[in-house]
Amino acid sequence: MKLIKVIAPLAIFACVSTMNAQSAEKLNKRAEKRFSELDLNGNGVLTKKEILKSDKLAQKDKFDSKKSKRKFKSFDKDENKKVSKQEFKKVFLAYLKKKK
Ligand SMILES: [Ca+2]
Ligand SMILES: [Ca+2]
Repeated sequence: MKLIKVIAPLAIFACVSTMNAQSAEKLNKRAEKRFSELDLNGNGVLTKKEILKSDKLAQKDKFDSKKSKRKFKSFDKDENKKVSKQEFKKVFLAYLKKKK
């Protein structure tokens, strides 16, 4: 009987951790996809220009360049004027998690 007591929580834990791994993988894929959409010239980094351009396309007359510039700044954690995939993912995934 002792064995069951040990196994049951382990089984639950295993189940929960696979679920987390799956959704983390999904979120990661979403972030990757979004990044490649934003990376217009496909060089692996996002510039302010690229963010502004895609916002302009997506938001049309609601486009606010100040907002987009602020967005760019929030992505560019090390302030080198480029957003790497890692920087983008960090902010994007945090945003998705907050939304849930
Ligand atoms: Ca680029
Ligand atoms: Ca950067």
